[in-house]
Amino acid sequence: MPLDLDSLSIRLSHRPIVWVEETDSTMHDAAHLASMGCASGTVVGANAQTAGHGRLGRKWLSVPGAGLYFSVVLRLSLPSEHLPVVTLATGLAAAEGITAASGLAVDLRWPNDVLAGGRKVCGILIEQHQSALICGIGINVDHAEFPPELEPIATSLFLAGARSVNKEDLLVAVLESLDRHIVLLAEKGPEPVLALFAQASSYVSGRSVVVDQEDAQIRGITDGLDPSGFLWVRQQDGVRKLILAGGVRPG
Ligand code: BT5
Repeated sequence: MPLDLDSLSIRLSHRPIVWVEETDSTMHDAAHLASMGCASGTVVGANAQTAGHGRLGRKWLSVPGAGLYFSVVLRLSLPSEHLPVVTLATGLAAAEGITAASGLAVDLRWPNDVLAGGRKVCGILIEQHQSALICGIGINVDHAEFPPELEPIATSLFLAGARSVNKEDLLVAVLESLDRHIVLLAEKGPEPVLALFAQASSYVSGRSVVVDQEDAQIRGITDGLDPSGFLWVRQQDGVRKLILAGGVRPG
């Protein structure tokens, strides 16, 4: 069912929101609106994306009508060293919104995945466009199945046990939580956001992981976040490596 935009715009206190039936990627639409000077907080969403993407140009499966696919334009005056924390703040917001709207307990996998039952139910993508940040959020809501290559690693709120999640409630809950976490970051700096992320994520400390990087694999035990939000991993030889990017999975 399409989202009820009239009721949404009232519930979102008239925050600018654009929702289309189909687009290539809401990241592109949001970047376009940002370059036209749209207000911070503007939301662009779609019922279907033909070229939804993740990090490094990876594909984001966007089954028409089955998920929430949206991007939020943020104009923040944050020091550049705090920008990675925006990914963690957005993940916290998505996790909190999902739990509020579905009742499901979720986990966060550094840096940008929300997991339900150990599988990815939501992915976060932050891109910079001129002076704006574009926060992309994809949540699998009603998917009853996934293609074979995603089946072992992906899930939806439906498959994880939440029936009839209301997408408007979910969107409102995520956006309200995003506002709270971004205000927290802007007013108090990264520390409280990092502490909340460490509390909400089973991946931040004491977890045996493999980190897949472009040219190498790092194995070890996670050992907390550094002040910029990067992940420490202690290798078997005792050396601590700071992970700036890459896919983390159980080792
Ligand atoms: C992400 O990238 O997880 C970020 C995904 C962001 C999607 C949103 S939707 C709204 C906005 N518009 C966009 O075009 N993008 C954003 P990454 O960490 O690179 O993970 C990508 C990997 O996740 C893929 O290579 C697959 O393995 C897996 N994947 C793809 N589609 C998935 C899905 N629907 N559910 C779970 N996993 C998926």
